[in-house]
Amino acid sequence: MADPAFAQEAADTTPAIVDGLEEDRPDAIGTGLREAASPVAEEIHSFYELTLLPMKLLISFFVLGLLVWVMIRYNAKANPVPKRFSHNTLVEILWTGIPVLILFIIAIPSFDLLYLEDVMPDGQVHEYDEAPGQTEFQFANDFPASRMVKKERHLDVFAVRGEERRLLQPGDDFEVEGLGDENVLVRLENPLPAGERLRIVAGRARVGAKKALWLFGEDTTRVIEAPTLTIKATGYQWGWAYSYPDYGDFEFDALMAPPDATTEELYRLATTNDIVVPAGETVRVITTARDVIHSWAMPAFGVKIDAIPGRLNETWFQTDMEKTFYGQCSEICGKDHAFMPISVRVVSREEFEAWVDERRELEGMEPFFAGQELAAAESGEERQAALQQN
Ligand SMILES: [Cu+2]
Repeated sequence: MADPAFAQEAADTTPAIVDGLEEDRPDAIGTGLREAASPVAEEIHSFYELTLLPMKLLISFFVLGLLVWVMIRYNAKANPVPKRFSHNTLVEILWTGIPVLILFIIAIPSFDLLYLEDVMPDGQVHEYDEAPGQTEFQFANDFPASRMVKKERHLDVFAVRGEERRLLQPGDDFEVEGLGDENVLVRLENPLPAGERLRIVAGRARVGAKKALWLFGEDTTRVIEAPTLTIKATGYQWGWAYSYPDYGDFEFDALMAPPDATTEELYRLATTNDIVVPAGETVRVITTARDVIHSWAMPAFGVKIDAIPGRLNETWFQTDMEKTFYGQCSEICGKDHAFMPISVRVVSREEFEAWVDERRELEGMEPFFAGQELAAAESGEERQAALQQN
């Protein structure tokens, strides 16, 4: 890329490579799917591996068998006088009926997946203070009627100790009362041991492999929490503009990093500015475009969503992996379509907050997170300490 304007823009922004952070990028000689980094990607992978792949192998080998059989049994030497019939009702019913059945089998889990990607998770987290001896915990089921928590499977109940959490089992460890009403009561069989707190995650977006469906393996389903952060991605010829409406709407452009600002492996993947998000939190992504249709795609998250001028689309992702992830515009949009990569850097909550404040400073705004600490600091000494920290 010898475009001087392009290089100039890149030089004004932060470097494309961050030392010490692992990268998730396509492998030049890879053949399988990229590692799944979000619940949606995990669901897509298990759908592919457990349903689509066996099905297509079965069909391929069946067709191959038919071909070989016809070649051997009905060649001119083995079968000198061919039969002259042109119809067979049974065969025609079978080759219509069986494919329809196969499409049904594929369609049902696909609709589940589309719904999961399309509907924003709304899991609410209810945290309780450590309460020795307490067995009854109440929370408000204040969802809109269509999203109300109505079944036991809409709840995950955890015992939390520091960073660790233990999933409690319905029936064995706790009972629930009032599902579908405004007040829900979780009654523990036994009070939690000292040092453990209760956390309830309530919501209807649920992911993970279900035991009932696959009859084997672990039940890894869980409720997905509501987004804590929104990012708006605007595609244009040829780059992406991102803004963070929750933190003062600061905005930046992410163009393809020029060759001298990145490594050989990351050239055409790295951008001049990564999107930065906190690990473990649900992120809402809103997409739109300024000129023609683009598509914001991040394979590791199972996300591919069109960015359409004059419209807003939304989807979400969530990942626990602290890495830099790479994706690309996936809707052919003009001559430089292949040069509009997407990069997402997933960091800890603290690093994310520091980054937000840095970004805000670049746009002449007061710090958001450090500002809170300052406001909370009561004494002059605390204030001094908070200032020094930042
Ligand atoms: Cu594009």
